[in-house]
Amino acid sequence: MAINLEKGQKINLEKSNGTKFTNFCVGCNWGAIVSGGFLGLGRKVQDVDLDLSCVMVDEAGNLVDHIYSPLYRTDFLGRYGMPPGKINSREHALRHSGDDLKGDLNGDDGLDNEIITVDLARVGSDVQQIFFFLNNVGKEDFSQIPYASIRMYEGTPSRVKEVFATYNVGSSPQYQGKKALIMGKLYRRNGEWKFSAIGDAYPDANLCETIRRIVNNYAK
Ligand SMILES: [Ca+2]
Ligand SMILES: [Ca+2]
Repeated sequence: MAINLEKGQKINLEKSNGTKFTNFCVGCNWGAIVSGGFLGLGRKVQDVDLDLSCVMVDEAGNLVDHIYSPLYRTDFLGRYGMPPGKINSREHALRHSGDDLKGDLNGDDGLDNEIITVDLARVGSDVQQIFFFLNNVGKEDFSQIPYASIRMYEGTPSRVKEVFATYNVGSSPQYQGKKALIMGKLYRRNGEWKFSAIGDAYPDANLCETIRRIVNNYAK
């Protein structure tokens, strides 16, 4: 049975049979904004480009690796001192499914639009924390998006085996003016990986601002 994550909640990555989750997916499902229209006439669809990303930090809280869209312009990233985007982590422990620029155009398809696959056994030993976060590239805030949810599950990007935890983001007044969400972090404690749900939303204009925020306020 999936846990509905609450802000600040910490969970063990343990299955009901006592074994650990070491290979799983973190996925985000969201919808484009559909307005007007009657019997299919005059229906307008506005694409929504959310980006699911993650950064890895070491014991001192320094950035050591990242996964975010390679579509971000390098000159834009360079202004913030950020390296080019990529979809694989150093040891191929984490991998992104690719940048979805639109969201579901015909209602909720129940599938995640961007997915990061995680293999904890391959994460470099210097990585102590892995932060997952969401940015909206467009101008709308999360409250205007019909639905957006993040979930952790066992399976593959095309086949969901068992949902472990879910977190709902979109379409709620508390997200007015908010365009970034620091979802949560995986972290090592006594040689084991755990997950902590952060759930803090911010008005950050772009992903670089969110990464700075993570490094300055969350990683230490
Ligand atoms: Ca995207
Ligand atoms: Ca979807």
